[in-house]
Amino acid sequence: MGEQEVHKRSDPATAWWTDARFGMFIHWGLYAALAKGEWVMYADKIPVREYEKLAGDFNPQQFDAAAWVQLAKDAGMKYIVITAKHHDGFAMFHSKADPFNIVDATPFGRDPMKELAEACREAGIVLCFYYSHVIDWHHPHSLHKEHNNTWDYNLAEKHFPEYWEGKAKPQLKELLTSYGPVGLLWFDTAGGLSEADSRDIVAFVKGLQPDCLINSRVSHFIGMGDYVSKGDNEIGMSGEDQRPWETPMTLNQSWGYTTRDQVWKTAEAVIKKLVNVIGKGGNLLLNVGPTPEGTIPELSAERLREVGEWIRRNSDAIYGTEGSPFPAELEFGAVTTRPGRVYVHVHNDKWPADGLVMYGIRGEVSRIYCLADPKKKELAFRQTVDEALDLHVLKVELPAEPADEHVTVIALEMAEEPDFDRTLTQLDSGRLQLDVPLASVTLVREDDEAAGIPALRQAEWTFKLVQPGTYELMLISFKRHDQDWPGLYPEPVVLETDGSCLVTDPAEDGEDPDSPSCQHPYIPIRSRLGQVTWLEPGIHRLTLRSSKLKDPSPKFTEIWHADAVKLRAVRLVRVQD
Ligand code: H79
Repeated sequence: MGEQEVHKRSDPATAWWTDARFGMFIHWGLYAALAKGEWVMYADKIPVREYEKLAGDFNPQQFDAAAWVQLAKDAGMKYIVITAKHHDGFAMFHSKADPFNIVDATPFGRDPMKELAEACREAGIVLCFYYSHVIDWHHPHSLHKEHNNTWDYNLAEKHFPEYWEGKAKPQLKELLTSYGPVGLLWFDTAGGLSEADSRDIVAFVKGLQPDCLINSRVSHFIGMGDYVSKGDNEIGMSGEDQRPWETPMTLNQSWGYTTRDQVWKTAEAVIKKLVNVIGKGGNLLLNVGPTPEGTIPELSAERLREVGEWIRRNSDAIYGTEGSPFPAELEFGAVTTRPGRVYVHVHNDKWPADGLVMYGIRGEVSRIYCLADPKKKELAFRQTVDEALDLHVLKVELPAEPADEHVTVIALEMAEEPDFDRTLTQLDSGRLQLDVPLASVTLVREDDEAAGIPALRQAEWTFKLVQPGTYELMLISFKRHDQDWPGLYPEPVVLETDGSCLVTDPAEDGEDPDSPSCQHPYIPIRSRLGQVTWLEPGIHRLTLRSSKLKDPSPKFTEIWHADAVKLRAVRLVRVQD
């Protein structure tokens, strides 16, 4: 009862990528010269003839492919995705299809993609290309739903096939035929691309390199490509994606090189996000924005090296692992598994010095130790079963101080393959959060566009309560940082459980400090819904009705129209026995 669907990563086509878990994203192009990010041409409406002049001075003499690849290796990354062409239309490789490229249009005259392909091959890193297939502000006939170069070109005069057949496909062919095997093609911003053209580009790529993976942003039609790219900086919640997925993430708040943005994540923050992502079965694609001189900024490089040192001590718990078998997000860290092993990644600032308690591991554990401990000193533990609750309890005695920096991995060696209890279960800490992707969502009222009435849906969770008592119920929403709260919930939410019914207009009652999935540009907000008392432990049900519950199987992705507010969870906080 209440067991969540299990998704095994068994597809051999994506196996190298899902095993890799961690990759380097590189945003490098002509825009680096202006040091205002990769959207500068669009934001400043720079005419094509002006923008082209940047190429005349672009001479990244310090570019050293081997050094970049070495940095990726040092960071523990297994693949590189580099912008072969971004929205500005400038090819960072030698293209015969368009002279607006780094070899023909700059004094530099070298092909960095060739040099990277060589360096990657030597180092055993998989090379992959980002290619902006729809947005191209340089080409007169590219056509995107929203973000076109309207200062040089007239939309009415566009003839899309001239771009599609004359630049996009020929350049993709160059990338897939001149640089050896390409691990994956990373497409972006497919707004306006028809379903037929989406299928055309997928077939075109697979026809040239059948093993080259394609990310879901190749099309806004759901289900295309081999795996899901979440929104920029969006971390998936467990249960959200049935296919393999990744989070593309910035180290600061920008992709292309900029001198303006100095909001950097620390190495510790990156490690916590990495374990959060891989604990849910995802990949992390972490970005750097090299300078016009061809170097990776030291502020980025030093963080990556520190992350890499941590990964080297904990590689068994990362590469080739599966995400957590437990649906609940752990506030203290994450879980990964491989045959015969369970790894519990504990944030040092949440170190449970009086012992780690894990529920739901059915199967005998043989040995437990800290993965970073070179002596693998065994930690004492006890396994018990609460028969009435069908609750399997593992209690581990931890050393007083964490054994590693930032996050300490506790390795469990299993005497037998565990049969995990996948029921959504309250944690030993008392934490109990009902995430929306773990609910079964049904439609209560169709939307009526003419009348301006949105669809109404109901989410239903089944969960195992361990600690009966009175609970404060809180709605957790992610609010886009540029939004004001009033009006975001136009109608009350209705919550029902065990005979209680709470009807609430959600208020902005405070920021939630504890939402590891929440990323810029969102802020996690709590809204009090009221109190409920459960007198008995065991399996309970809770339903929530709201027009903010989204269609769980939409036909289009809407990553570029980030919702003003996302209803993410109901949190239950115990206030009284
Ligand atoms: O390559 C990186 C971004 O350039 C690209 N995706 C990542 C991986 C991206 N393309 N489109 N978008 C992101 C979303 C567009 C956001 C916009 Fe804006 C809001 C465009 C105009 C307003 C961001 C903010 C860019 C200019 C201002």
